[in-house]
Amino acid sequence: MVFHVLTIFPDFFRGPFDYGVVGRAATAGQVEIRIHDLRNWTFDRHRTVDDRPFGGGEGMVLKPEPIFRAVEDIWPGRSPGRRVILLSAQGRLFDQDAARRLSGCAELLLICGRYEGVDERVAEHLADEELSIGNFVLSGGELAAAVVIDAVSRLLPGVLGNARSAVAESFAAPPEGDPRPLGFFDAPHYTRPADFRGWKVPETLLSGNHEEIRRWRLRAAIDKTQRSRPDLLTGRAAAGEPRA
Ligand code: 9D3
Repeated sequence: MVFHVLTIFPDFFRGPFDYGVVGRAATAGQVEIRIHDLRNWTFDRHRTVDDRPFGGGEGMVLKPEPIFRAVEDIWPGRSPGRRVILLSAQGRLFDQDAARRLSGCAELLLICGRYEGVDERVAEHLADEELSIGNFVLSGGELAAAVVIDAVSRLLPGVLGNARSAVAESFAAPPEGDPRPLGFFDAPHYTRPADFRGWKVPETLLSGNHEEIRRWRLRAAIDKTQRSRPDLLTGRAAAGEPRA
């Protein structure tokens, strides 16, 4: 899969993709990440990418012309496997379903917003979709683009490579169409030492009794989800009723 990133801060992306799963996938040629400097599509002396908002107000807005020129230059032709995505605080929430859906594309072009925002005609007439990565304010779309690239890359065939990760993934995956994130059924993990500063690893995990371990993990995962993400639990658990 090819990821294109359109940004006014190309140097921002020196680093985040050199490590871990995405770095390895890039080295192996399974993903290609091409960073494009938006200013390359400006023709004035000051390489202007922004302007003041019509109607007044604080801050500056990214102009439409350089963004349209860039996208039309990077992709002279569009196709269903090529999706243009505008990262903005006003977008639909990016989640695991969106990551799965995007992982089926051949190429993605991620437009990073900056300043107070992007001229709305980019969202209306250029981007296929507008995505936000969460209900918090970032200062631009660059970190969001890195998040999307990470989440999508690791879903590509062959990228997780190691069979153990793929197995863990399938266990953790909620049923198709279930909106709960993958972490839901993940039980707490422990490794050596069995006693660290007096904090002991739960006895059951040391027992070697796999049936008992399986039940402990299920219960621990539910308990932890109840504590940290009660919104994810439905039915009896969500109502705070005791569980069987
Ligand atoms: C209320 C006026 N502005 C906030 C001070 C709105 C606003 C403009 C521009 C908020 C954020 C931004 C820049 N953010 C992004 O470009 C962005 C973003 C985000 O802020 N949160 C979550 N996901 C994303 S993706 C891109």
